Amino acid sequence: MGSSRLIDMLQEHPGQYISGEEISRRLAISRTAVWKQIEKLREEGYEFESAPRRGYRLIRKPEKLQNVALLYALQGCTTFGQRIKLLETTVSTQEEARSLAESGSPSGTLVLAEEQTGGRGRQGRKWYSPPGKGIWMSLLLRPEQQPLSFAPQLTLLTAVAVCRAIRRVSEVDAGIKWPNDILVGGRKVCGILVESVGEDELIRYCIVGIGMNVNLEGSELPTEVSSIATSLLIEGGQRIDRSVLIGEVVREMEQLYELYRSEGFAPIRILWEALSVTLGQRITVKTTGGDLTGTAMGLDSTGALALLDESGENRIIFSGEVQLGG
Ligand code: BTX
Repeated sequence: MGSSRLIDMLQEHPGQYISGEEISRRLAISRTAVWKQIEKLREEGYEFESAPRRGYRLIRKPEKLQNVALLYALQGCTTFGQRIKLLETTVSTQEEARSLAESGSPSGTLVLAEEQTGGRGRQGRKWYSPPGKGIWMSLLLRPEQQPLSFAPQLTLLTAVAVCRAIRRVSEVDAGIKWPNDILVGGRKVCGILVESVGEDELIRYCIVGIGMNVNLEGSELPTEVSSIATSLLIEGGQRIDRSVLIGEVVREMEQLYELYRSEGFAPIRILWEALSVTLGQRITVKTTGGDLTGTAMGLDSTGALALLDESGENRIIFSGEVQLGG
């Protein structure tokens, strides 16, 4: 509350310094309180220049996601992203989407957060989701009459959508590692987590979670993942308007989903294979039944990975962790 008045005051004089004394007088707070507010705003992503005697100057505001910009970016979508829940911070957008699903929200509902405190990947792994610079979102889908086997195909469809969207808004050459990673130069820029809830062998709803490192600098990637992760800013050298990218991802998903509904998985498979960085490579797959090494040949008609193993036998892999090389 107090800090928003401070921001208003600094914005009244773009590019100019305002002394700490003047701020303290106009807001009727102590100089220490002014300093504390500046520090708090810095944590939120505001950048200030401060100089002795001259005071403070606003250099950059954090780029916040805003409903209006999102609605604009989602123009052309007819069902996906037609309801949006935008949160400042949450444990996980997957959880938010799940409770919206249970309380009857329609297919296409989109949940977004600036920050997740308990973002998760597959098998309970952690997904780092620092504030303001990534896309952390979950899309609720209620597919009609789809068997539970639809969920892995939806993961592959989402990977195609994300990859195409990244290529459209940036110069970055993104590729897909089976089944759910988007890589740039061998490092992970995006992860996808599809969770589904079923009944009598049919899907009641799916929640498609997408986590993308967009405007994070190298120093902002957590050390635990800095050797395997990257961001679009690091790779492309440009800040990207997150709303525009969100719009592209969601629009691609809606279009690919329509294609899937009318023609099945076959065209998605072709698009996936064209964007894959796994195919033709020697890989090792960690599965629950042990490690398998061989050459990744393609997807089968269901979306499983076809591998030619070292003894020349064809193996079909439904789930596992892929390591390139082997
Ligand atoms: P995954 O299990 O394939 O990948 C998780 C692994 O990725 C972690 O163990 C870690 O090594 C690495 N990792 C963690 N955070 C990052 C990051 N920010 N960038 C790159 N690598 C990272 C992938 O699972 C699926 C992730 C889905 C995340 C979305 S965000 C919106 C939604 N909400 C939520 O809680 N999860 C999804």
